[in-house]
Amino acid sequence: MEKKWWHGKTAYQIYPKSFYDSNGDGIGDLPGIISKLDYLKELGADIIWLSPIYVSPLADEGYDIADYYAIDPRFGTMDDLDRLIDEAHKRGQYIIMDLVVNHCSDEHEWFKKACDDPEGKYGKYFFIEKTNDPKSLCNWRSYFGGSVWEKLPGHDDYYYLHLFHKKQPDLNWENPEMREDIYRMVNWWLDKGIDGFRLDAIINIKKGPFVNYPPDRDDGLVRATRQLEDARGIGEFLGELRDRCFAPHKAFTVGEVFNLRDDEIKDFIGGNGYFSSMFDFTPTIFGQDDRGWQYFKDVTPDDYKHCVFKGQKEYDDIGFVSNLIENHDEPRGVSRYIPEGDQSPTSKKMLAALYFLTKGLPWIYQGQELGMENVKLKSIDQVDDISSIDAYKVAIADGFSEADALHLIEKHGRDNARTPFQWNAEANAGFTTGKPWLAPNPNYTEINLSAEEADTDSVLNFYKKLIQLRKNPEYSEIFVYGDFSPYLPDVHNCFAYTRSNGGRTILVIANYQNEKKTYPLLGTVKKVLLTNTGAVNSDSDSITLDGYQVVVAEI
Ligand code: TEU
Ligand code: CA
Repeated sequence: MEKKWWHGKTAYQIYPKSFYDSNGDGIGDLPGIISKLDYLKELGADIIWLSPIYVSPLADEGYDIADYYAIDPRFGTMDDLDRLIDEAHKRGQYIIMDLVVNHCSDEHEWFKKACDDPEGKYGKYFFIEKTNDPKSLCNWRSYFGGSVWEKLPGHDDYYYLHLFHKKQPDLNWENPEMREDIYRMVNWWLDKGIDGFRLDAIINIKKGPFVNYPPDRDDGLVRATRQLEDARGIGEFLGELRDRCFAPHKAFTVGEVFNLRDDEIKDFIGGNGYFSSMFDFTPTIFGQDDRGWQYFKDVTPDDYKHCVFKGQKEYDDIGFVSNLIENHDEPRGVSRYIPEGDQSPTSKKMLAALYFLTKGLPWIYQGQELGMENVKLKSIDQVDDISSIDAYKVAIADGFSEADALHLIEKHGRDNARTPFQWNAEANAGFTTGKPWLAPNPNYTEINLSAEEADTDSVLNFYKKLIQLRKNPEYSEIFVYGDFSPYLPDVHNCFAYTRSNGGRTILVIANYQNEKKTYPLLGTVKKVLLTNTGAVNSDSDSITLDGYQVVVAEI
């Protein structure tokens, strides 16, 4: 694999609305991020992805863009962004923006013009169908519930397509004029000095044929992903995007890619792939069910391990994947991948080491480095996320009680990741001096940055050690480029693998449960590089681990 500047880096996702509020309006902002760059630098975060900060009605928290060329005043100004780019670059950091181009906002001027004249130029920027009978259009269900077809505002006989919320009309990538406008915008940002993009929901830009499929719920509709199975030819668009925008700027890009066919991975992230990298969502999608959150399965430690092994195998040798345990769409990793009740600094550190040292680019989502957890809810009224609100309704319609439906939101809801970053034990977790747009997790009195900075054994300090270890020139070739192989894959609740390069091998081994266990070893431990608890007990052919202990050792 050709070496790239970003392979050895650590990436960090910021959800600006919830990171740090500099002016007391309860909403995190760009000056807030600038004021925390030193913290991120000290942590070891090099590549920083900002979730959307463009002008938006925030129906889907910024993933509904009304102006691609302007910063939403709630997040700051273009000057603030310029300053952020500058300050980050001064510190040797990189800024990447969220590129949301499957859809825009229904408040974007293109859509307003399309409403004024559906048969005109901008009507062709969207998927607009003339009919009096929306049922005659295809029966796809949007990701956030209900039909993908919505009546075009101001008309009785036109409908437009939205795979996501109705305030997110899909852009028509089949239209070369529309694509030109997108490329112009992407190049404008890259010329401005940002270092790249994360590509939102990108697989959706190529639609399958507008046909009916057998319904998968009583609503007569079928999941939006069904048509993706029949969509062909996305490469034409993505290759163009790469050649016209990313390649000439040498931009770093990471795709949010779901529903990819295995034989397409190389087109996406192989040599001259469309993107630099893409997220491995194998563990993320495990246990999901098209019928709704009420059918989702919990992820056991063995499930999690097999997902990670599967992802590593699939992407190995093809390209450099991006690894994560959470993002702004997911519950907190420690709440999801550690069995309920077992969340502790020790188990959180174990999970951190396990995913962080696999092959690929490690991503940290804001607050993950503190071990932030899911939130308990008293009522659905506390929930902001549109996807959770829909899932709640679907569960209730399926016969679930309000309490049980709420419990599903606690487990799977996107707000879990969106509560304010926990800076300290003061009011509102030190996130704002005003009223936060979303209440902080009450556990901020214990889990917060200033407490963890003061504690050498904190989850935060363990993350710092992991980041330093992966960057340590003595081991970085092994961690960044070394082969990955599962170790003892069939041993229940043992999660272990080796990384090896140039005749050297590092073993990462964890006891993913409470009880102490002894596991066989491949060779003698030459040097322990890191552990999360107590001492390391090993002899020439075995190692004994405490509950949730992880050991990283050269053998
Ligand atoms: O997510 C795309 C996506 O397909 C999902 O993550 C998933 O369907 C959704 O979160 C329901 O749980 C991206 C963004 O990450 C997400 O925040 C946006 O809401 C979505 O695109 C639309 O832009
Ligand atoms: Ca603010």
